[in-house]
This record gives sequence, C-alpha cells and structure tokens, in this order.
Amino acid sequence: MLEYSMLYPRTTLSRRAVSLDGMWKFCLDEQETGEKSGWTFGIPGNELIPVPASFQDFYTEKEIRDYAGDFWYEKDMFVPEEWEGRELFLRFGAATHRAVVYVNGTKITEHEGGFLPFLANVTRVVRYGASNKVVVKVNNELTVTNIPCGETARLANGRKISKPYFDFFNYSGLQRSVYLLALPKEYIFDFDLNYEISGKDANIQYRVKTTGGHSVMLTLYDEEGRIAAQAKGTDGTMEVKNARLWRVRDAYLYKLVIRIMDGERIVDEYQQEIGIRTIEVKNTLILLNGEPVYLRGFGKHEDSDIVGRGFHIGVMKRDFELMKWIGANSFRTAHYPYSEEIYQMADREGFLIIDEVAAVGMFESLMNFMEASTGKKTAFFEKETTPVLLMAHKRAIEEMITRDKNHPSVIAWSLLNEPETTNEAAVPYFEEVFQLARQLDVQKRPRTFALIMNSVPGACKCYPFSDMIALNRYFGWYVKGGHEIAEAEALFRKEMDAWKALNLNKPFIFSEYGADTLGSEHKLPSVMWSQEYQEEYLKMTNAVFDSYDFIKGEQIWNFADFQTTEGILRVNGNKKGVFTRQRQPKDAAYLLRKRWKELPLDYKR
Ligand code: BDP
Repeated sequence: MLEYSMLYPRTTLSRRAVSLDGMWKFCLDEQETGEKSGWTFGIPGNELIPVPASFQDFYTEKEIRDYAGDFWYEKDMFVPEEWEGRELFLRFGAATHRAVVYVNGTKITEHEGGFLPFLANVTRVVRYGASNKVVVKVNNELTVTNIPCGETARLANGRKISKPYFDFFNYSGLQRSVYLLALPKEYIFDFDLNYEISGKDANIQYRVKTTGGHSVMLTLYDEEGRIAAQAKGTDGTMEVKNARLWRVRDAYLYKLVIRIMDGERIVDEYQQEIGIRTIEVKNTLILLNGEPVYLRGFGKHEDSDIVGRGFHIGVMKRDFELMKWIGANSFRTAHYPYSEEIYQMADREGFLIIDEVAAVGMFESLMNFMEASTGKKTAFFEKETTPVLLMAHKRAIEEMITRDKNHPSVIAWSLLNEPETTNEAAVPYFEEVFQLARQLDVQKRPRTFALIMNSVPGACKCYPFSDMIALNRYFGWYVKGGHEIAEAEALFRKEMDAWKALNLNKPFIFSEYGADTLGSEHKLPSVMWSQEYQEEYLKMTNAVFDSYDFIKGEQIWNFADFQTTEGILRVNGNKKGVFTRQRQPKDAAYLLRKRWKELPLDYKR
C-alpha cells in the first residue's frame, strides 16, 4: 500500500485544498550546485514561470528548450494559524521526471516518476500563521532504470541532452497542479468500489480505508440530490434500487459521500462522483454493463502550443468537444497517465479510457518505431539494471491504479507500450506487471499492452498476458507506403490471418494506426504526407478492420499533431494527427466522422 492517500484534492466540511498554481520562481542548475549553494532555502534570481506547465516552450533560447538536468522551482505559501492540529500535505499532481521537495530548507520528500501525484506530510515543518518557503528541485534526465526509458547524452560542450527511446518531446517540470491540503488527524485514506447489476437494481461492494478507528458512513446521491443508498462500516454492500447505469456517451453520475463519524460529529468527509457500470471481456467481446461495445477513438497525448505537456483546462475542453463532434467514444492515455481532470471529464461525458502507465521506450532504440520493424533484438529485459526498472514500473502501476480505479471511464489498464517481446527474458517481467495489476484492481479490469510491429504470432512471447490484444500497426506508412499501398494491405491481411488462425478467443483492438499528414499539403493523385493520402490510407485500414470479427476497436494515432525530438523523420513533430496541433480538422477528420457516426455501438456483436 502507498504511504500517502491518492484521493483527488477537495475542500469539504472537514478538508481544505488550497491551490498553489500560478507564477513560481524558476532557475536552471547547469552546474548541479544548487544544494551546495543553499538553494534549498531559496533559489537565486527573479525569473518567474507558470505552474502548471512544461518549462520548455516559453523561452526563445534553444539551450533552455533542450535542457536536460536539474532545475528549481520556488513558491511562498502562507499556512493559516487555525490549521494547527491538522495533518498538512503538499500535493504535486506531477513533477517530471523526479523531484526533491524542501520546506523552509528541510528536505521533506523525493519522488521518481513524472506522471503521477505524490504527497509530502509537512505538518511538523511548517510555521503556522506565517509564510513558508517551498523549494522543489526537479530533474528531467532519461534513464533505463525508470519510465519512460531513454538516455541522457553529454555533448562535447558539456551540455546534456535527452535521447528518448520514445517518440514524444521530453517536456518536463511541474506540469500539473500543486496543492496544500489540510486534513483532520483521522481521515479517509482510500476506497474501492465494485459493481454488480441485477435486473433493475445494482449492488456496490465497497471498502474504505481510514487512518483511525471511528465508524464510517456512506451516502449515495443521485443527480437530483436524492439519497439513493446508504451504508455503515468500512466494508460492505450498498444496494441501489432502479439504478441508473453509466453508459457510453450517456453518463449518469451519482455522488458518493463518505464520512468518518464520532457519534454525531463528522470527523472527515470526502465526496466523489461515481458511475455504476460493469466492464469485462468475454470471448472476443468487450462488455460494458453486459452489452458489447466497439471502441472508436484515439491514442492521444497531453501536448499543446506554449504549455507543452502542462495541463490546460481550455485545451482539455476543446479536445472533448472535437472527440464528440467526430463520434469517438474512447481514447488511450498514450503514453502515461494523464491529468486527473481529464478522467473526471471522461466520466461526465461518457468516454471509455484505456489507462496507460508510462512504460514506453522498452526497446533500445533512438527511433524505436523505425528499428523495431527491422527485427533487431536489443535484449532490453536482460540488462543488469532490469530489476531496478521493474521496481519503478511496478510502483507506477500501483500509483496509477490507486489514483484512477474509481473512475467509471477507466475500462482497461495498458501496462506497456511497444516493449521488446521477442526475447524469453520479457516473460518473467510481464508476469510481474500483469499480476500486480490484477491484484490491485478489485474490478479486475482487462489488462493489455500495445504490441509493436514485430510482435507477431510466432515471434511475440508476451501476447498471452493480454486480456485484450492491442496492436500498433503501420502497414501503408512505415511498411509499404504510398504507391505500394496494395502490398501493404496484403501484408496487413496476412498478419491478421495469422492472428485469426491462433483462435485466441480474445478481443483485438488497434491501439495505433495512422499516416503522417501535413495540414498544408494537397496532391492529386495522392502522395505520402498529403491529406489525400491520409484518406486513402484510412480507407484501406478500415476495410481491413471490417473484415475480421474479432477486431473490436480502432483508436487512430494520433488525435492531434504533437511535438517530438527533432530529426529527419519528423517535420517539427509527429504529424499523424487527425487534427492539427491547434485543434483544427484535417480532411480525414470528416471521413472518420462519417464512419464513426454510422458504426453501431455494438458493431460486430
Ligand atoms: C509508435 C509509438 C508512438 C509513435 C508512433 C509513430 O507507440 O509513440 O508516435 O509509433 O511512429 O511506435 O508515429
């Protein structure tokens, strides 16, 4: 069990959550002398930077954008006198990729893994009724002992740069909100929910963890604010008569209020919107509330102009409006767990999420998508450092599942993206991560991972771990693109026939397929990179998807164009977006919209 509570910060009767978002002081630490120079008490200069945001795209200097190493943030925070006697925490939504936190010069915690929240108990280090200094040292270097995987290289001039084994820019910093939390001494730490539907009614099996021994009470309210169910005790069942189910693009949210009671006195109160639904995989079907669903949607990124990977509430809103417009019903949080607000929005809008941990780049290659298809073997899971990597990976899975398990939108866990699966050494590694996910999730959601092009029948040792097979396939782009598209289709069908022959009796989805397309290019007849080719490519892939009954979903790569490391394969970023980075449609968006609006929800039932 994690040493701190992952519950989303909220102000309730008993809790206070104060946002520390806004301008923070900022500086780089090229010489890595911050601690020695006393920066833990306050950093030099007067440079201000917004939080949440990636630091990279604000500046006009290349050295800053491409900086790898330590960098520091600082903010003053006032702690009210009346909070004495409470438990106080600093909560970071994410610090990419690792951070050390100091309050008034004292180190209070450190955390590794850049896409999940962490908390530090500051009860005993803060001054009450006074201003306190929060200083954070962040580091964005890539390694093979943490996720996402990559290297940090040193140039001849001494500067460090990032060499990701993955295809997105190494944006970093305090990319999500920071909060100061004041909780009662005895507080609600965590809870789990599981659902059972019987006829018109539903049972919610629950388990609540608190930090004390007082009794626990739960009340469930419907959307009109009427009491729908009540229960007492730290675990049990709530019965909901005439339950309104949470459905795809037709979400119904109940409000769950959990209280710790000392007689009549409320010791702690926590509230969260929840949705009643079941999710399972049965034969080749993905069943939501027992009904088959066919996924359509995207692999996404948290990525936009100016703020980079920083959470931006406006970009989030626009993305959901576009997904609704195009008729999508799902997305994968490629290639890391997203900001919590995005899951809350998906809960409200009825989108299905495949929640992915940041286990990407598990193939030694500076251009993984290129070298993977060459059949090259890199013995990735046989390194001396693999056990360290596995520990970090498992820790991230635990943090992700603990954070996201109570969202109705989350229907599956993606535990790796495009790892090397052709060596026997991958098997025990997979065994551990898949087993951990099963053990942590009381809902036993399907587990999956995204298979790279060379993970095919006969070569891939790991697909049996997946409850739902997720393929990343680029026939017609990396393989036989443009004038060779007919051959691409033949190879694509050949591979699908080989999967069919295995008779796995599991649903397959396409977690990636796509073609780079420049919003500016038109060409008749088509050439690769033109808008016309993106449409031609989609017509081919869609025809293949429609030919196999066991294919139960299509999530195109990518929702929008996004930033990557520069290089000869990328034109100022990856251009496989159906939308531009500014969130305007390319021509293919209209083609997809027509298809996705016409396909029934239970297509191929
Ligand atoms: C896959 C990766 C994804 C890349 C994509 C591509 O999973 O991160 O962006 O291919 O090449 O290899 O566009």
